[in-house]
Amino acid sequence: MQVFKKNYSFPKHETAFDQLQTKGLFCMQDALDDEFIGACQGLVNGALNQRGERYFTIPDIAQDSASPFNRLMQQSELMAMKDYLCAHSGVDADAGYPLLGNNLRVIAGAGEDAKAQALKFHYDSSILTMLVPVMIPKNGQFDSGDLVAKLNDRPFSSSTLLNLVQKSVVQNGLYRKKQLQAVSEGEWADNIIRLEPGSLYFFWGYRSLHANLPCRPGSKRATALFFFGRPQQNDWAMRMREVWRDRKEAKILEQPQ
Ligand SMILES: O=C(O)CCC(=O)C(=O)O
Ligand SMILES: [Fe+2]
Repeated sequence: MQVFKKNYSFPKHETAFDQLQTKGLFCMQDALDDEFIGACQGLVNGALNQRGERYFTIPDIAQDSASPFNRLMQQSELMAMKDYLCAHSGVDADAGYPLLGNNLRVIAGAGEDAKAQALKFHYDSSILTMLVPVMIPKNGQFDSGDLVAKLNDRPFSSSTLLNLVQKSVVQNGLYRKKQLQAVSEGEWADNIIRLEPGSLYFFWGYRSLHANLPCRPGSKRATALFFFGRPQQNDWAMRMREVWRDRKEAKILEQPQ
């Protein structure tokens, strides 16, 4: 199976880096082969049949060698691109810029669980985040589950403590409630990134405050996320948070239908 379109010409590393620095986003538009996207969508449909139409996250989707996401991670030009970007991010990492985690995030159905996923603003713990839209509903401007982000909102260099403080300001119910209102009033209109299956999106995860817009109840949305490189090498507090979050997501995934 072809991963990238045959005629897709890979952008220059320097161009990608420049876009990340100036706009906060680098998009490889219309890069993925239709058959590849079809295989990813097949995987999502299989999971939805098995688990029901609700919200869940499947971890480590790149691990299984039969998974299309495994093939994606084996594309040498793509891996060279992420290495270049991480290496130029300004973060010094002795251990290189490995894949810290990856998952398939599915929002479906009309339940409260799906609704609760909208506007969960956060900073990632990765230097670089790659987002692969697999299924994006086509509803209105504010209910198609697009990405909404304050890109490059803070530097990489903040301390572990400052990171936790900044996260706690935005990663809570009160902030979310305020932003639900603000989005519906158009306050975030300039910060919406329309997601198109077939394109790949890169941003500095740690630096960018982001979330997804609501999805109209009954629609299906699936994104694959890949997180590369750690901005702070010995950040135990962050790792504990990640373990806690992974446990929570594993419980949701295993909920009976
Ligand atoms: O699904 C998305 O569009 C974003 C999800 C995300 O930001 C994350 O899982 O860290
Ligand atoms: Fe994120």
